[in-house]
Amino acid sequence: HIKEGCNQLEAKELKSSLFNMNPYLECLDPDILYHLNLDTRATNFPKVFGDVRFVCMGGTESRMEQFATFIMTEIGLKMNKAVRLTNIAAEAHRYSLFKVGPVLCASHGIGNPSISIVLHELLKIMHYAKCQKPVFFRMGTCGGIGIEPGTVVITSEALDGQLRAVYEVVIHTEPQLRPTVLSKDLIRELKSLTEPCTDGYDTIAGKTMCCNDFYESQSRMDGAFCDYKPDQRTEFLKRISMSGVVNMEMESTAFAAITHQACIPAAVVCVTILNRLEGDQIEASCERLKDWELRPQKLIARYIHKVLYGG
Ligand code: R2B
Ligand code: URA
Repeated sequence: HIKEGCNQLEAKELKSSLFNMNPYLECLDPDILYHLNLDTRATNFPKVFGDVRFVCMGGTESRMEQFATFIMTEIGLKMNKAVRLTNIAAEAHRYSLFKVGPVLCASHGIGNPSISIVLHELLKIMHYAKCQKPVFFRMGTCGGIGIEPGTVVITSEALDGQLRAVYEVVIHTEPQLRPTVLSKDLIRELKSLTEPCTDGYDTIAGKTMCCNDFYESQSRMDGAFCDYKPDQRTEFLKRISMSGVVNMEMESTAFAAITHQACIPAAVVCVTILNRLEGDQIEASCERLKDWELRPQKLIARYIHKVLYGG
C-alpha cells in the first residue's frame, strides 16, 4: 500500500508536533502498527489519541494496568468499578496499552530491543494523532548500587554497559551511536515533588547503567554462566559506583535516545529492589515488591496531577 509518487520521495520533514519523524510515513496508507494492533485506516488517531499529553511506560502488562487504574482516580476520572480498563493492544499479544484521558499507559517488556519497538509505534501514534508536546516516562525496577532497597532513582544520565551516554543501533552493519538525553527540567520537577519526611523512603537522582542482559552484563554470579570471579564482580560494581552509577536496569538508553531524537522531554524513575553490593538474588517478598513498585508510580502521578491541576 505505497501511495503513488512515494517511491522517489525526497527526504522532507512531515508536518508533525514531533521532530525528525520518518518522511516515508506519508507513503503508508494504512500504516499498520503491528505490535499494538492498530492501523491508521481502522482508527481515527486524532479522535482517539489526540488528547494524550503523558505517555507512561513500564515493564509488565499488569503493572501498567495497575498504574492506569491508579492514575484514573488520581486525575479524578471516574469509571464503574466493575468495568476493567480495556487493553487496546490485547489482540496483538505483545504489549499492553491503556488510555486514561490524557494519560497513555504502555508496557514495554524487557530490554532495549523490546522498548524500542513499542517506542517507534507510540511515537507514530503521537504523530498521527497530532498530540501536542507529549511527555514520556519510564517507571520500573532496578538493581541499586550501594543504596537502600526501596529507594527511588530518577536517572540523571543513562549510560550503556561501556559507561557511554549513548544508545547503539546497528544499521546496515554499521553501529550508530545516539545520545541518551533526558530532560533536566523534568528531573528537577520530579525531585521537587518528593516528600522525604512523609514518603518514608529516599528519592535520589543519579547515573543509571543500562545493560543488555540481567545476568553477565550486570556481573551477577547467579546466571547459567559465569566466567569471572567474585573479586572481579566487586571491583566492577565499586568502579561504576565511583563513576556515579547508582542503579542498573535494561531500557533507559533506548528510552532516552529515542525520545530525545523526537525532541520529547522524558524521565526514567525506577525503584531499587536490591542492593547489588550485598548480593545478586532478589529476595524481597511479593508484597514488598508490589509496595516498592508503587513508588515510581506515585511520583509520576504527582507530576501529572500538578501539570493538570496546578499546585
Ligand atoms: C528491570 O527489571 C527487568 C529485569 O528483571 C528489566 O526490564 C529492567 O530494566
Ligand atoms: N532489574 C535489573 O535490570 N537489574 C536488577 O538487578 C533488578 C531489576
